[in-house]
Amino acid sequence: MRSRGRRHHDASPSHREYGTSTAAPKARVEDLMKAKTRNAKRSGGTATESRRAFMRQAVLGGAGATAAALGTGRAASAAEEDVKPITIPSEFEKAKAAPLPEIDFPMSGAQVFARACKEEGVKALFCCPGNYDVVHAIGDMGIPTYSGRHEGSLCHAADAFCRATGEVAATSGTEGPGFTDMICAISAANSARSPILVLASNKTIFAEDTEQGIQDQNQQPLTEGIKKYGKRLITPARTWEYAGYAFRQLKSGVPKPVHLDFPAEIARARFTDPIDVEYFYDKTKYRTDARPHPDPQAIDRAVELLRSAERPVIVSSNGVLYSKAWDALRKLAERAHIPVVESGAMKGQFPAEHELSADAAPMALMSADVVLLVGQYCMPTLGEFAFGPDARYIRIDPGAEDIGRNLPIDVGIVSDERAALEALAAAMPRQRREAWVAEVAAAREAFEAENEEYYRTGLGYTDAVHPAVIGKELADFLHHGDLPADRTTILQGGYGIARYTRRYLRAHRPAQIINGAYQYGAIGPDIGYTVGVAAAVRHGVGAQAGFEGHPVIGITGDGGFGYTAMEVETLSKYRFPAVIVVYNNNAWGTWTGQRNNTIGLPVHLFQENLRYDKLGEALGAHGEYVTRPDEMRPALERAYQVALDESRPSVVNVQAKKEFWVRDQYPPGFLGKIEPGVMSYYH
Ligand SMILES: Cc1ncc(C[n+]2csc(CCOP(=O)(O)OP(=O)(O)O)c2C)c(N)n1
Repeated sequence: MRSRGRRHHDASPSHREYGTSTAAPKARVEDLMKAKTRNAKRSGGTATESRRAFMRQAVLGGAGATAAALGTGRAASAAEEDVKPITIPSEFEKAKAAPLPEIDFPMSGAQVFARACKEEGVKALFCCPGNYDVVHAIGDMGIPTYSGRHEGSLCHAADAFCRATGEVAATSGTEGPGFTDMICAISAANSARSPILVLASNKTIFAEDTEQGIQDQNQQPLTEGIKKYGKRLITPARTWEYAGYAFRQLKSGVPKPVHLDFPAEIARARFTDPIDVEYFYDKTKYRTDARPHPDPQAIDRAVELLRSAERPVIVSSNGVLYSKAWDALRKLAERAHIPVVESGAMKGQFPAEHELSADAAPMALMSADVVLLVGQYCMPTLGEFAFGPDARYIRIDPGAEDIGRNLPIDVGIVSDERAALEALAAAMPRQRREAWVAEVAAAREAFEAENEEYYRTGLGYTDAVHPAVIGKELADFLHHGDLPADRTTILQGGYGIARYTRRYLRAHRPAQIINGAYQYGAIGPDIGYTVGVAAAVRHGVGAQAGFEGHPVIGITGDGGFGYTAMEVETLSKYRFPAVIVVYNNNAWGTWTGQRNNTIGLPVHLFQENLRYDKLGEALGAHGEYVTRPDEMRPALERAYQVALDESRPSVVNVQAKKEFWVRDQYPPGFLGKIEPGVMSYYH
């Protein structure tokens, strides 16, 4: 077995302008200098110092050079002028340029498994050092391999990569602590139904039960209930066969994590002859790409229900991405004139600008009479969705075992989502439902008017930046400015801030928005998620095809940032052009519940006015500190420009205040969620 060629390495960033006007960059540079001067004055520095710091930064550019200096964090004081800049080791460039090794029999167990990963199209590996044989065997196959600072964050990265692409990603950690660091992330991926392949080394089979040595953990039971399939490999001769077990699960039905443990006897097993791995070469021999097709009778019943409905709605979720069913979805919606709302771990499979999009029309949903749920893998219970009690439900799902769980069905269609939508589109009569579509449009207008009102109110709070201002400025910049509205992939994380940004940001093409916390509701994965999204976009994998190399946005809260902030270093070392927006309200969003609890309140508070931008700078990113509403848009523009010019991350630290969550003091306060649709958070 031979494998030759260049590594599928990280493309050097190219200089790209997002604006159409050639004057735009100059204007931005002037803005930058003004802002820096203002900030320097406020912080007691001189304008000259500040300008010097900026000029040093402005000339950095030159992305792609080996040992590139990243040190915008260099302070202006004379003593610190001597501090060496942050650099990317030259080994990174050498690694990119190195040819892939030739791999042939005899092969190790790790190499055989890695070969299967390559054949099966695993698109990326996210890891920390550990499980060395497997990690390096996968890297040697040319599968882009990213390492970061915490196994949990990198596992989150794999999850987000799957959500952004619809493809399988692997993640790996060392036995014991590295693996257990991933548990929260595996659980989050399980709730989001992401096909992550979790790999970990594990105690040797020989030393079983002895507690000999370090990093001893009985790993498989720890993923009980949060995986689709798992196995501690214990039969060296069958190492390759378990790749088949793993990929049968990852590539069929409803995806979920698969967890494999590799004791040393497995990773280092020796395969001397191709005959040792029998039908391993040909994946069509151990699994099929065939998909379940819908029962024609079920289609007839669904057609009948939809045809006679007055106010039908389609809820489009994860399965539409994984089965690449967005064209079929659109065809059905347009033919039968049915509004579509998105609810899932990723959005954009139905474009927000379409006249049938009910994504920003939450108040219309209550009057739906028939709801078609397609690919809604994590199913809400009755009452969690906004639909009225009399709504009737049709559900399309690839697994019969899930149909009818949580929500009573009138018609269950066990099928691949695309096959079922195509069948429905072919069978439905062409219909027009002008009154209902007008009702949805009116609800959309009302929702947008409410958002505009929140923004105006937010602008009135001038001593800090209100979340409505962040949401609106982000949307104006990403969707209504010089950038094509569908260009930038967004990791919509955070907790309280997400309840605002979700109102303003829209998805215009498949997986343009990745919903961060989703059903597991973990605070903190966001910078890990951003690594995964940035990797997906860099190579234009799966649903990100056509958007290669463009900047990505990551949104998080200050509580959330704390969990995975070290991954700013990961973004920086791989020169990912990510703009991280941190909603810095000096507190966990939970503080409001303890407002009158004098003793308990500090549990929910941080030090105030923390400089996450400087933390970013210290890790190789560009930093922006935004303290007033009018600074938000210029800061975003500068950060985006840094992403374009230098392919480098930014941390935009937006100073808010915790009291923004108190409606009496700062209306509209902490917002409720509206399910499903723009506020879709848990489903
Ligand atoms: C890992 C984890 N820990 C704790 C919680 C409970 N929790 C839910 S929201 C929240 C506060 C989040 O604060 P922050 O990220 O600062 O967001 P904010 O609401 O302030 O924007 C907490 C602690 C959780 N969901 N996940």
